[in-house]
Amino acid sequence: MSLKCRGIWFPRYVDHVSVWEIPAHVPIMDQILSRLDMDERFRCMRVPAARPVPGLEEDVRRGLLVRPRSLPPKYFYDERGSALFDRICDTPEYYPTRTEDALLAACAGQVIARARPDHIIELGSGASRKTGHLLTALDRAGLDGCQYWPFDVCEPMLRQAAARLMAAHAGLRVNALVGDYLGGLSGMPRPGGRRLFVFLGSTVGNFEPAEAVGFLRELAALMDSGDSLLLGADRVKSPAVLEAAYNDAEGVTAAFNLNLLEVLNRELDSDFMPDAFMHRALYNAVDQRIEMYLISRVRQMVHLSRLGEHLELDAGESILTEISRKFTPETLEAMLGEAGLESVARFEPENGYFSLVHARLSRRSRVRPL
Ligand code: AVJ
Repeated sequence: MSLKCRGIWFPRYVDHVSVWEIPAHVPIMDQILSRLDMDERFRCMRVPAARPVPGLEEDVRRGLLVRPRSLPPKYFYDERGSALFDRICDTPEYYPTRTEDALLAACAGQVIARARPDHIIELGSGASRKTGHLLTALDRAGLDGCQYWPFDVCEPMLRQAAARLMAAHAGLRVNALVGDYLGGLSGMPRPGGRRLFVFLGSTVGNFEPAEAVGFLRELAALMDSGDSLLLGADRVKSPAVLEAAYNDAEGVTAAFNLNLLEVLNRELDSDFMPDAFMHRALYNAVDQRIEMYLISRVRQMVHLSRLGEHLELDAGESILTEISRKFTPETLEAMLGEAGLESVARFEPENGYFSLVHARLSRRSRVRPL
């Protein structure tokens, strides 16, 4: 049995296969993965959704078949979309990923010293690429009993990340959590001890303001007074820099946006012609957000066979496919405040392009010990 996720096949081994029986020609990552379930340092568990998460069909009915048209950004990330997102992060224009990574490398020691976590719980951990900085800081601080809880929808990705991190950090215990955080956080295990929650990548910017506050409130509800949150958020800056980041010269972001139509075609048996659309990303200075659109180049009709619906698009009509909010120190603090949180430290590069905020329950909302 194998699992496929984000374009990579991951072998899943039956438990009677011992590590000694794995033939030498099996690639090294497969060997490491196959030992994972036999390693006492690893556990994998499913987090049940606390509330139903709408599926593609419902999102299409509610967003795409009505005007103004929109779709949630989570459908970008099929196999090709995930690969394109990785390539976006390598374009010279898309600064957020490398800026956040450098920032985390620089401040991980301070975050760990303040948080002194027994558990690091990361929401939307993906390949856990940036988390290594925190684990290295833990090793350096001698806090080697800390456990890592990556939470992601993609189980193969979680397993691969766990295998890699456990190989790099001797003694690290990884508890992989498989689930969709959009379905709520109340189904998460609550290990005892001090917890550091981590939510990176400025993913919080993909939520509408009320959704973001709702999500942070759910997080705050999991926190005790000794716990903290490390939040990554992109910052307001010159529109030229922002718009370039979402309109890279090589056209990778355009391909990423247009790939959404391929996802729809595959999942809904629809007949979108990507060539009949163009990518557009604009900075909306009033709402302080990048808005990414697919624009219909012509007047056209699209059939959504699986739904028994069709879509009439005018020439120039747009579909909003993603918002990516940008923050100031003030709007960040206000958002945290509405969720019952307050920052204790903010880390940013000299150019102020990105912020990592270390936050805790605000004094008012902190639970008093009995
Ligand atoms: C990392 C998911 C927050 O909004 O900047 C990158 C996604 N979209 N280029 C962002 C994205 C277009 C990205 N997130």
